[in-house]
Amino acid sequence: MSSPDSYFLDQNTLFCISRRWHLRQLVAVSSLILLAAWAGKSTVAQAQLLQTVAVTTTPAIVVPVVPVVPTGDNYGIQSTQTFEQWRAGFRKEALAAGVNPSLFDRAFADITPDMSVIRADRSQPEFSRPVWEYLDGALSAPRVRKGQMLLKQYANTLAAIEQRYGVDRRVLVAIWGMESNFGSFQGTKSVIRSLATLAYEGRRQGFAQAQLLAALQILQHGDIPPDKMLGSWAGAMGQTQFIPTTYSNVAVDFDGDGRRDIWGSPVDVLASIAHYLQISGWQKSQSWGFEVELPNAFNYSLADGEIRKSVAEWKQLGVKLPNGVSVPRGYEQLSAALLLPAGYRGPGFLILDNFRAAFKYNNSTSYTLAANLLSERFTGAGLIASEWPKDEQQLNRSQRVELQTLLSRHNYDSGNADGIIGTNTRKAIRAAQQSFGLPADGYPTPEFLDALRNR
Ligand SMILES: [Ca+2]
Repeated sequence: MSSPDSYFLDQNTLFCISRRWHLRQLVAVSSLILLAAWAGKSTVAQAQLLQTVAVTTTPAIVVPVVPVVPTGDNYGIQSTQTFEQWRAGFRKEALAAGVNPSLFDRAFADITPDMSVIRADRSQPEFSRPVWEYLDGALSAPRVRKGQMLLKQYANTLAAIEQRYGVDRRVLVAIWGMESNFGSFQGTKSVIRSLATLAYEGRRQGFAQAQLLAALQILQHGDIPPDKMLGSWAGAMGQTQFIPTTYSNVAVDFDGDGRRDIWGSPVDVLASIAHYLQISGWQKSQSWGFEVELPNAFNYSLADGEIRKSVAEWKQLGVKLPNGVSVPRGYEQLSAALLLPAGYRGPGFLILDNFRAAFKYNNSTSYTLAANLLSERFTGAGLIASEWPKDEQQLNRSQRVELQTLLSRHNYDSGNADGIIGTNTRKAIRAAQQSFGLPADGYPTPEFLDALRNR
């Protein structure tokens, strides 16, 4: 398995733990897989979720980890208990943790396992969408227009939130758009039922029970009635798509009605997103980064999204902005990493601390790039000068597994051959590219797979 989190975890997205697990997000995630990004597998993220996570490191969204092929017709449910037996045991734990018995019984009334949750948990996309297609969807003209309209509609609220949390209003609206299309896609599943299903069926029990307990505590606090607590199959809730523990730590009642309403109050939604980003290290009045161009014969192994140098140092290496664009004043000494979301043939970006902060919202490089570009599109900026390598074929799942298998066979350790291009796989690709005399961008292409096959 690949190691966690880095800016290249898109694949993580697949699994990962960030706030979203709906299909919509899985689809988006799949696009990232190849990006080195939405996050290599999320061991870390997962581990974080399994503990009670510090908000600063817990992605708001969670995507499942390591799908397993279902066996038999029970979808591979691992539990040796009936659902009722599991519920009785969990009820004791919940009551011991302070959950009111009648609240528990009300929340669990008529709750049965939801097989569609298990199916979703096990699904693994065959194809991954290239990043440019993902961006086309994420930055659609209707979404940009809607965001512009909402920026006007909530101008006063956004000014107050900006003042309180120091996060750019356009970024807040962009994340709102990315997470739930400004509230129109929040997920329609009962959060209690989805999490109870995941907790019962066993593979993700520790995580799901912790989330379920947090969900019950939210209900007990009176923030939302049980029948209105809706979200994705993985328990990502409301317009922010927070998992329950993230909600508990981060959600804000900014409209002052006494309830932290991420389902129905755009004011609470925007402030909660701002709070999340603030906690994640958002730097006031700084951008997320900018597009750059690289010189010929650049050492692409520096572009792993993790190696950090000052903007001035990158400039000394020949990294420059597109024609007519200059680095904002005061940025020369900021720490930046270089990102090539589609490999050396595609656009490059220098990413700053705010990219890192936004990345924590959803461990996906593609997602984070899209959210940041969307925030700029609202003002007519955020266009990319360089061309994407749209002629490049994306590897399908069996090709990705073959690539990993061949890498290992040639002693480039990429972890388990799971079809997920995570951080370790990218490192292995880079090492092999270097020894083959190819541009070491860590990006899996059919040409590279052929080169491996012919060794
Ligand atoms: Ca409220």
